[in-house]
Amino acid sequence: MNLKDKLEQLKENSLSEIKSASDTKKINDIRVHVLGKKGPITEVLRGMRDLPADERPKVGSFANKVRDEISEAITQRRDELEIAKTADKLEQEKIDVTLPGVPVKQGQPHVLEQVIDQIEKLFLGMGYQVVDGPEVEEDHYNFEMLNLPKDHPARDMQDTFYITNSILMRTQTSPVQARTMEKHDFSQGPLKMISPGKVYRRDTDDATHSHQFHQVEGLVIDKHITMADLKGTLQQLAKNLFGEEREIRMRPSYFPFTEPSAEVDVSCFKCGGKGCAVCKYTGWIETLGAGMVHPNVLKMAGIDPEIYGGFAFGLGPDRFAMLKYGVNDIREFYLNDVRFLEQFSQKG
Ligand code: 2U9
Repeated sequence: MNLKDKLEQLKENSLSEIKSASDTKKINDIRVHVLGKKGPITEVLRGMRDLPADERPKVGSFANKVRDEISEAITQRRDELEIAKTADKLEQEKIDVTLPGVPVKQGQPHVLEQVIDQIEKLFLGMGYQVVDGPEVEEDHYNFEMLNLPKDHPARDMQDTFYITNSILMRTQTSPVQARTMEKHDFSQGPLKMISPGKVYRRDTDDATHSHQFHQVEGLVIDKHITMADLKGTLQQLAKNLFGEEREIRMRPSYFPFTEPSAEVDVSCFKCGGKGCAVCKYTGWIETLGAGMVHPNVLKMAGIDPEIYGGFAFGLGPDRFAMLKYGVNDIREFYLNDVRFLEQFSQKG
C-alpha cells in the first residue's frame, strides 16, 4: 500500500474511532495514539525520506491535511462530549424552585417567660423598673440585709445551696431589691421595682417542688406609703393575670422582711368564688405573699424608717402558670419537652 492510501485508511479509521468515542479520556487516548510522536502520522512523515524528491511535497501536504482533519475531529468530538457532560450534570442537579419549601418550626417564649413578660408589662406600665441581679449571691444580700441574721430561725425555713460559707445560690430574688435599695438616690424620686428571676432551694424535686424555680418580687419605697397602696397594686396584678372580675383578700402572716405581713388570696378564676376543685371548694386561691417593709430592712440599706416606708410582695410564676393552665407537675416546665411547651402557643 502506498503512503497516500495508508494515510487515507488511517484517516477513515481514526475519524470513525473519534466519532464513536464516548468520553473525553478515550478521545485523549486517540489523540496521543494517532498524532503522537510514535504515532502512524509521524511514521508516514518519517517514511517520506525514501520517496522520490518530487513526490515528497504532495505526500507531505496530504499528510498534514490528514493530521489537521483528525486533530479538528478530535477537538470537535471533545467539545461535544464536554457539552453533553455539562448538560447531564445540570439535568441531575436541577432544582424545582416551584416546589413548596420545608416548613420552619417557629418557636415562642417558654410559658414561664410568657407569665413573667405579662407581669413585667403591667409593672412597667405603672412606672416600675425591672431589675436583674446575680444568681450566685452573697449571704449578706440574700439573708443579712433582709433581717435574717445568722442565728435567725427563719434561715431554717429555706434550705440553701451554699458554695462557700458566705456565697450561695440565691433562695429568693430579694437580694436584688436589697442591692438596688442600698444604691437608690431618693432625691431622684421613689423606688419602684420588680425583680424577676431564677431562685434555688435544696428541695427534692417532686410534683410541687423544684430545686430551681422562679420568683417575681416587688418593692416600693417612698414617703407616705400605706397598706392601701399595697392592696390596690396587688388587686391590679390579680385582675391582670386572672381576669378583670377577680378580688383579693389578705390574711395575716409572717415574713422576717415585712411587718405586718400578709398572705394574699385571689378569688377563684375557675368558679368565680362559688367553690370548685381548683380552689379546693374555698372560693379563694393563695397566690402571693406581701407586707410593709420591716424598719430593720430599711435601716440596713441606709434608709431612715422614720421618713420612708414601703411595701413588698413576692409571687411564684411557676405556681401562677400551674394554676392558670392546670399543670399539675412543676417539673414539666423544666423538662423542655416540645410537645408540652408548644401547647402554650401565643399565636392564638
Ligand atoms: C426587700 C424587702 C422585702 C418580698 C416578699 C414575699 C412576701 C413572699 C414568696 C411568695 C411565694 C416567694 O415565690 S414565692 O416562693 N414571697 O411571700 N416576698 S414579701 O419582700 C421583700 C423583698 C425585698 C428589700
